[in-house]
Amino acid sequence: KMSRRGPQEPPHLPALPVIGSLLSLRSPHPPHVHFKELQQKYGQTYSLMMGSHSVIIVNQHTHAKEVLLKKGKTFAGRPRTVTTDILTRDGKDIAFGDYSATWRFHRKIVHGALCMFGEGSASIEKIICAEAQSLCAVLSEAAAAGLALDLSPELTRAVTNVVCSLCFNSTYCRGDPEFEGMLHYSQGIVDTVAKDSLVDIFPWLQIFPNANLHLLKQCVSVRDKLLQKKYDEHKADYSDHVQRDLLDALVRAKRSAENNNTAEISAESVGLSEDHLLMTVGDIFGAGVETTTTVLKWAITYLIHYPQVQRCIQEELDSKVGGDRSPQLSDRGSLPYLEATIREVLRIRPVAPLLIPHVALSDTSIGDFAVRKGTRVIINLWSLHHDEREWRNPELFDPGRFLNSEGTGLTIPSPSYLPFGAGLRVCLGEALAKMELFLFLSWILQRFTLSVPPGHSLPSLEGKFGVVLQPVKYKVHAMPRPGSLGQR
Ligand code: HEM
Ligand code: PLO
Repeated sequence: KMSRRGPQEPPHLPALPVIGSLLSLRSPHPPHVHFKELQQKYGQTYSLMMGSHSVIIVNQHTHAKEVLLKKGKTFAGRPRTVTTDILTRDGKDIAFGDYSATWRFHRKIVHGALCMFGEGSASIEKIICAEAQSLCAVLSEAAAAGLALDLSPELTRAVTNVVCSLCFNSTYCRGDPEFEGMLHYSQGIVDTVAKDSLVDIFPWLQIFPNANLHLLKQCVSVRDKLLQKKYDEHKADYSDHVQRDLLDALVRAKRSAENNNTAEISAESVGLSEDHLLMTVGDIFGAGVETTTTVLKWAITYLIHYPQVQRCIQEELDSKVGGDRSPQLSDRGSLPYLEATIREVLRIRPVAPLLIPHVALSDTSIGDFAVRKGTRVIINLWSLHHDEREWRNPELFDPGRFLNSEGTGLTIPSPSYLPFGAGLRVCLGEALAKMELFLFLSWILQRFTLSVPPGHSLPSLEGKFGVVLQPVKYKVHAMPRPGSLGQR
């Protein structure tokens, strides 16, 4: 279908109106919703200018898969932005770092370290279940005292302790000041990093006093002190014979590169500098905490809005697991309705509705459109997950759409579904996140029924857009289920 003049550029938006609607506080919609609406006027794939950068917005699954899978390597670049450079010491991490040998190497180390936790006495399953146990104990205590609880800090601590075990072989108790500090700095980073802020579009704005940038720098410096402390502790009692966690794996790789220090391959040149190590572990720690916690909060928000879904999961749990033992990973296959609910939560409220921007590493194309080297590509997962041609009634929360017609097995009813991305840049934590979501939700729902406290209104389903899409804060009443483990 290509014209004789060769591939054409995608439809282009006039620059000023978009900048205006994207950035003005008067805009009623967050960017992913706005980008979805712009399809009406410009088609499913269109381009616009953000400051001096050309950006293509992709709103359909065929083009999204071309970018992520078919031409994955061509589109594996990441843009540098003012805020992510502050967070990652100029892209020395995995998520915001550009495509390079260093990036590949770090992904491999992390992947290996995460796999190592599959087996053994410190298996991921045992770590998660220990945290689920302590989370349920807090809920029981609150229930016994007749208190409604903001679940957010409790869920965050449970999830943090899982990644903390994986990264640093340590955990936090309730009220630990280091944990409270982490909660605070991490929210500050989520609120300020990589959200189409003015400075990322007009970098010269950095020269003016800027409240967001100031907050970001402050939060990053608190985070860096925490990471440095963990790193120093690990260096002090490192041993070649035991690998306790991800940080040990990184220190080992660094040491072995230093020992083989031939003329060409030094630890610096393969990207094993102290900065790189800290930024990689900072990514996994940050991603590990904020993503999974956010999904758990969305799941609970929807379960409160749809008590019939909650009841359905509980009936499934009662009949397949019963009340005498706790759920375990091997129950996953026999709890399809719970799995379907998790899939539906990830569809209707994707954690990263615009993924992380990709960059074309050479001149290429998307469909029939020409794409120049250096062009930024934003995959609008929100459009894919709310596409009316692919999903019946996309705004409706309906776990049943992920079940076969008998309701006994799982399906994915549309190819327009990519909650973890795909291809070279696919999420590194997908398997871990799915284990956590399954275990935390099954443990909670086996023991409690969740609702808003009497007299409170239902929490908003709108969410707050940032580098992750977070639900608003609200209080939950956890009612112990009769005869369940929660009573003991
Ligand atoms: C990247 C989703 C949990 C680590 C991503 C991306 C998405 C995503 C959409 C971007 C893909 C792209 O830009 O094309 C999710 C969801 C999660 C989750 C929905 C929870 C349900 C986690 C966890 C970890 C993690 C628990 C850590 C163990 C990462 C990393 C990247 C990433 C390191 C960057 C990969 C790269 O750029 O090469 N994730 N994630 N994620 N995720 Fe996750
Ligand atoms: C979350 C706040 C932390 O303090 C720092 C951090 C590191 C990695 C980021 C994460 C934040 C947000 C979610 C991100 C993750 C890397 C991959 C993940 C962007 C900013 C997703 C969903 O793409």
